[in-house]
Amino acid sequence: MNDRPAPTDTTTAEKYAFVVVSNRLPVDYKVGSDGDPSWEHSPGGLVTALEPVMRANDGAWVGWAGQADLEFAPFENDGITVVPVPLSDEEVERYYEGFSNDTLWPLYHDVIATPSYHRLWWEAYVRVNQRFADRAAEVAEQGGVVWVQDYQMQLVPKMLRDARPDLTIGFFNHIPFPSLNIFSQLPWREQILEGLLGADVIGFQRADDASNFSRSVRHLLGHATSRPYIEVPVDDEDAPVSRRGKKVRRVLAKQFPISIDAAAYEELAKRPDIQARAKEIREGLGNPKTVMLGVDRLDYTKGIRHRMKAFGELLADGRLSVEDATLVQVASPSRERVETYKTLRDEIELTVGRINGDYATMSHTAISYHHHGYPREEMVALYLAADIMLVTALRDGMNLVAKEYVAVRFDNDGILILSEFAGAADELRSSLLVNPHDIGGLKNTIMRAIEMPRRDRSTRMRALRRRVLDNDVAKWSADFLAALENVRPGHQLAAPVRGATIAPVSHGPADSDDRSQGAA
Ligand code: GDG
Repeated sequence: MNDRPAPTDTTTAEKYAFVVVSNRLPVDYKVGSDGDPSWEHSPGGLVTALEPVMRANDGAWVGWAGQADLEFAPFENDGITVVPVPLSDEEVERYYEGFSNDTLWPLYHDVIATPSYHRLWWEAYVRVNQRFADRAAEVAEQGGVVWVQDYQMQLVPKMLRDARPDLTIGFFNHIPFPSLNIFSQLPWREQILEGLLGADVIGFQRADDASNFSRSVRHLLGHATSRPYIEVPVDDEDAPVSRRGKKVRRVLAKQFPISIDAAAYEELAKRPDIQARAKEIREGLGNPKTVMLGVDRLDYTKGIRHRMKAFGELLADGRLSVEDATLVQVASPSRERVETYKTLRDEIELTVGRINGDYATMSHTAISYHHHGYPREEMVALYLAADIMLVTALRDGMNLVAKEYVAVRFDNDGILILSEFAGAADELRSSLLVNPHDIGGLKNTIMRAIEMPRRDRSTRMRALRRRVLDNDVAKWSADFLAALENVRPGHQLAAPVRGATIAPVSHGPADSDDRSQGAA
């Protein structure tokens, strides 16, 4: 249950200078086992970053409350107006589990899994995007700023611009944007590009994502691009006939790499009870010489099987024993109604069973596997307990786990093994970068990490920490909003009070699906 004051209803007639639109709200509607309903605050990085801007600007957050077939009036929660958008059970199935998670997600992650294309899912996606856009158009004040989040909402910018040309509109894509030849598979590719181009600023995680997008726009829509700008032709009926069709609107498409509330993670890591818990975790594992850790939503993009294969082979080759090293894998439940995710879970659990069956002893396990969400304190204790953090994603927009591990290691120890296919690899150059498809290379990198002297570990960790602490999520949102304000200089937002961003400690999501940023 939530210990916050009960929400108060606000009227829909109210208007807001700053509106965020995302699939999920920063609060979830929950009904407890006693039948009592409550609103639970779910502070991910995005909520933490945007809350101060919202409070300073009288902001509203438009999104879904996480329960199908329920309608709620807007209400105020902790200084922010929450504007719930209803979804029917069928819409959750078609727009969210279907088009968002079984069409766009695999397509945008380089078709690691095969995307499904269904016209009924697309129709639901259009309908739901229109509903979110309508709601945002109703609550945004004249000349206001609207920031749309992520791949579930790609049509909202154009829908909003059509309804409210006075608004300044931003869009941020939390996941990769694929190359032209992959994106071209999508039967509705032009509509998606046009939807996004309704924004004034389109943010991506990596420079490569932004250039993939610009290339798709150039080839599929024929618009001129001059990095980082795209020239979108606009109808100009007042212009003389000779000048018609010449007017363009410039859209900025560039990278704004997202980050975490680094100070809040470091603060947790310094707590004596959390440090004691880290020690206890190592003891519970039988004090192996090296503890390796993986933390992921159970998703096929994360490369969980690849890291298990590498570790299993190191045990089989005799290069490691279970007394030397244990792998702790937290795989938080995700998208459990989507078939590919059910199959993946079975495969991973079979692998864990086999490796443990072959190599575990009575006192030492090989893989300590956990299919749960944990409270954030426990995640921080795990990061502190881990000598090596394994991030082996096959494709990942950013990967916040890599940044969280670095933020927590104020002792300047610990090694990050990081996939070059995660967005974080652009910034975290002092990690040990790997190609997770190259199992031989991954095994050698794990051994290199295990054998690395303390001085080298510390040099690397210091460089990583500078990067993460200097580029936190508050800087990310400030940079994005500054770019939006540049587009239309008249549309200034009030600056948030800095230092007011430390989030309350979250509890591990029962289903951490897309909850990282509260964005999805
Ligand atoms: C998408 C993009 C991009 C995980 N298990 C637990 C838990 N978590 C938290 C982690 C981290 C978050 O969930 C996961 O974030 P990632 O960035 O690693 O990945 P996605 O969920 O796929 O997020 C991604 C991100 O959006 C932001 O733009 O970086 O590329 O795919 O914060 O700590 N947290 C708790 N208990 C758990 O069991 N408390």
